[in-house]
Amino acid sequence: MNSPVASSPSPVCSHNEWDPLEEVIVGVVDGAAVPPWSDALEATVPSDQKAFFQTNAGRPFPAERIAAARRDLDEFVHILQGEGVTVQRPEGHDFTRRYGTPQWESTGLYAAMPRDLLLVVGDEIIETPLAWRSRHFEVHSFRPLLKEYFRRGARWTAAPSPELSDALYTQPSEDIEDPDRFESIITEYEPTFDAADFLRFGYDLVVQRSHVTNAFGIEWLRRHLGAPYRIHEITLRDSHPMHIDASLMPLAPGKLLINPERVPTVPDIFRTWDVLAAPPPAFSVTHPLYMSSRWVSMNLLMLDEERVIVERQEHELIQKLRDWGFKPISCNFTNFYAFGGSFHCATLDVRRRGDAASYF
Ligand code: DAV
Repeated sequence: MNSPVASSPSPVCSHNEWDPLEEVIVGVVDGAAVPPWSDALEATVPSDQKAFFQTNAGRPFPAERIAAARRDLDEFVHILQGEGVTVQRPEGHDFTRRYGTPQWESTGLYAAMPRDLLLVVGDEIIETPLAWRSRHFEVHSFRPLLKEYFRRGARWTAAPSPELSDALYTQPSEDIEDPDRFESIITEYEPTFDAADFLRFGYDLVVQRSHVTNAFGIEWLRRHLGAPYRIHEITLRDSHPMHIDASLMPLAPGKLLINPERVPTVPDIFRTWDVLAAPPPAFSVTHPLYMSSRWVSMNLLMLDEERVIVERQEHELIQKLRDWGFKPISCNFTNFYAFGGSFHCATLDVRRRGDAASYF
């Protein structure tokens, strides 16, 4: 362990994915809209959803899907509060509203996934440069919270706001679905990254390049954080890489949950860690998933090194976690899955009790 830094008085302070959770932002689905179809979506959205997106671009998601996801979120918030965690929510907006820059126009998406657009590293909260035009102003839903955290002492930063001009995007390659031949849909025109392509392990962050995170974005963050932080880029076997948190999920120091399809070889940095392969997702194969694979089943949220929130239908995963010494807390969440993520995606851990350290 490196010399620990004294606990921060800042309302924002989180160094890893497992220290005791004190405060969390949980996304909302209110106002969620189907974004305009684009090559950037083609690269990541399940191919059987293409027709849905093309037909419904710019319209609200079906009201009954939004209502069902809201019920899951309410249950999740209730559980978190019952476990002693302070929960904050962003503002939902009407994401069908059209906006633009001098170079393009779009409609929005939602404020459901704070994990993508905000990155907490220690006492700093960083607005990320999202690569999707439909998400360009998404952070505005979170600004009331960010301003309040700043007033109370947080360090609040934004990465350079990307232009998202045509020069950022390339054509999907013929073998875009081949997990062994990753070619990103985005270029190196400017830095972009989603926070959900990073995992935090104290002074070490692990990242993958994806269809939203480019090398320029990773280098921006590396230089921005500077020493003593180290950013390690790893490559996984994912046919639609966008976010690392349905492929690898650190549960506690030295304990890593992996997606056995996407992690045929455990990255070298984890060689001293214990590895648990997630069982196949258990929920119905016909359940609607607009934006993600079924592996959101392993997108877990740690409340501390033992308590973990898991979807109620994932009986095998729950049993394996128990066998491994964890205390799973189950919550209905498959209706939220439809929007592209689970407990880790839907949250931003603003404050966890603990100090920065090295784990490798
Ligand atoms: O399809 O595995 C899930 C995570 C999205 N935030 C996938 C990505």
